[in-house]
Amino acid sequence: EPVELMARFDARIDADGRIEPQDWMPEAYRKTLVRQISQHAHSEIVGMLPEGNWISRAPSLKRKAILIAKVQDEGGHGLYLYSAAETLGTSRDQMLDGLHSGKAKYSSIFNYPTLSWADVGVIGWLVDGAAIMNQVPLCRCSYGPYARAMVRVCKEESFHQRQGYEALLVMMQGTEEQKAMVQDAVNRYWWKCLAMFGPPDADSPNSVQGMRWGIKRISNDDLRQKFVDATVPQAKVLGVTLPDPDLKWNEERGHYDYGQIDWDEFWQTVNGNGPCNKERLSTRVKAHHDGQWVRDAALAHARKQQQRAMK
Ligand code: FAQ
Repeated sequence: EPVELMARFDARIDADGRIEPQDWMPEAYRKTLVRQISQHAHSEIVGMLPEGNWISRAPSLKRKAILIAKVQDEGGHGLYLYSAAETLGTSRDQMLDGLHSGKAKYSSIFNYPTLSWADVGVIGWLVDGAAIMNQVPLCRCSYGPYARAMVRVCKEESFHQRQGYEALLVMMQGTEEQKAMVQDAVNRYWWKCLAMFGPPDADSPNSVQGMRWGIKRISNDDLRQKFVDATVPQAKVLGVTLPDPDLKWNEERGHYDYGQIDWDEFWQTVNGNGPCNKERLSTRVKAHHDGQWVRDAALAHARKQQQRAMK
């Protein structure tokens, strides 16, 4: 029967149908989804840290309220995604163990520091902008729970992107110092954001199978190109320069050409040696330890409720 089950699975994928938790699926499909969804969930959770760093120093009550809401949204996305991965039979504890022991990956971008208030705006504009570009196609992913989770996540990321861009527009109408602060943040984040889409297609071991299974719909390089094309006009409106002398419109291709990404630096960061990897991980591990009593209390409460209901 495995042959028959496999044929049915392939037919569903070929017809662009959805796979649901109760459906039979090849182990490799299950494994690759857990890998990608847990990596995604961890990114949302660790991604709270760089911006969280600025909550207590936001320049106004309005900016503080917006930032708290945004960071809280990211936490919500992480929990959503852990739940989606749990439908594949991997517990949240298992995934968190993977993160805390340094085995599981999360997006490289969150291993860079947030040095000024402008970084918060740039993260909204460029990091959330890149995240949306990557995540909108995931709303059509073949695995139902992941695809459905992405719909809400993308709507919220869209708000995040706009709030970041708007904060930068305001700063760009401010003093020379404020404008310089925005330019400096763009200079530090631009190349790291291009690397968020993952290695070039030719060096991306998971791409072929991910595309075949309808998990990935658009390749790493194509998404990166779409991001560059969408962002250049936004940079013009904002009045900042993107730090790439090779960035120019290519009439023939109908796209912007761009320069070389530093992949050595990318892999260094992915493999644990970026500027903030150790700090990010130890902050998460400590938060998990510090929260143990909350989880214990919630479990004890649930147990009591259950006992009462059984009487
Ligand atoms: N960082 O073969 P591929 C956000 C790894 S959420 C670290 O191309 P794949 C929201 C990759 O895992 C941002 N590792 O892999 C927010 C694989 O290693 P593995 C996260 C990376 O899976 C905003 C290896 O390299 N979004 O930003 C990275 O087919 C603001 C080979 O790569 C998602 O995770 C990287 N940048 O494609 C929150 C979206 N790129 O697992 C707070 C879902 C690659 O074999 C503030 N994920 N690697 O050990 C995806 O779409 C895919 O997983 C890709 C990578 C496109 C990231």
